[in-house]
Amino acid sequence: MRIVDLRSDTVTLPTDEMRRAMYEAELGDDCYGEDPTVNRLEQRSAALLGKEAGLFTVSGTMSNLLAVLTHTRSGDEVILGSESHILWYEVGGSSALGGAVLRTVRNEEDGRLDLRGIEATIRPEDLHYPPTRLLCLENTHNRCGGTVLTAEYTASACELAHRHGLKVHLDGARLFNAAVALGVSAARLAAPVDSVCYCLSKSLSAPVGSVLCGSAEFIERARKKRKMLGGGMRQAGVIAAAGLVALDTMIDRLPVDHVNAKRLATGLSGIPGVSCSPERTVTNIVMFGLPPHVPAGEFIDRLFERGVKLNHPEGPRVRAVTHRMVEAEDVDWALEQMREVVEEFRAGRG
Ligand code: TLP
Repeated sequence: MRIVDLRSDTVTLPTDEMRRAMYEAELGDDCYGEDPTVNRLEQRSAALLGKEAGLFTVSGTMSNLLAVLTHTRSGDEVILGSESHILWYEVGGSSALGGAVLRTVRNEEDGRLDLRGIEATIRPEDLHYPPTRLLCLENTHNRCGGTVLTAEYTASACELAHRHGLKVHLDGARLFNAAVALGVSAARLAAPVDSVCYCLSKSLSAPVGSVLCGSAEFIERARKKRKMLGGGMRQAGVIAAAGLVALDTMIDRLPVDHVNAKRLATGLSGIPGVSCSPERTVTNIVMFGLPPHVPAGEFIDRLFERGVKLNHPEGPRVRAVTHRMVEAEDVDWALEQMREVVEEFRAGRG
């Protein structure tokens, strides 16, 4: 049966070249700093993002948690977007394990946080207030549909945060998608932030991992916190090797995913009653709304039976993500299935 999996780019499998590199990887005990492959991945990542040092972690969730744990102390306040991944999908770890007080500013549709909104949320010194210490941004923005933050916006937000004594962490799980879409380097997008992480296991197609980057001093402290969380991984070069191949081979092909996402969005906008903005689809995430007579849960279950996989949405919009294992013909076939299922509901066969 033909399967087109649009649930996430996290479903991508490692390439043959990645598997070969994993088999042949030079290894050592990373807790002694002796895994040459991990060291190479960390140094390479830091150089790509224009930071002094990098730290290989098991996941984006762990990188973000380490950033919060390292930038703040228990009881400090963190400002972040109302739609941010850290708030929605990281099991409340920043609060549960870091004691962070999370305070949200509403995300604009394009993933930005209004600068005046941020400024109004930063607390002045007062006996009653927790100190505001950290601002978190997200680029590309997952729940806002893969939207991008420009280098100029990021610089303005950082200037504001730094003026008030806050640090800035950038959740750049898909930062290379943003860089490719904007035609600027990832280093430029990350230049003004104090820490940034990107993921190897999403659009870059590696099986596992994320890298947190920042100053050498910050990374040294984060390394200790990683150990505390049980994230000291020993011969982690086995997975870092795939990450190095991902950096070599996967960044240049990201525009293909963006073109396919635009193709999907354009097709969806042509299905009667479906709402989708191709012009807002700038990376590999497509958000769309269904006609009122089509219940999302049933729509997704029916597509699943036909071989098109989508996640059940939490809100009114459904998400579809393109990636290395989805070709243009797969997009066209998935669109055909979606058109037919919508038509089934319209014809009362729902
Ligand atoms: N996002 C996943 C799910 O958790 C929703 C997905 O399928 O998109 N930051 C951002 C912006 C992310 O999108 C994700 C993963 C993470 C962090 C966490 O990364 P992992 O899954 O490696 O912990």
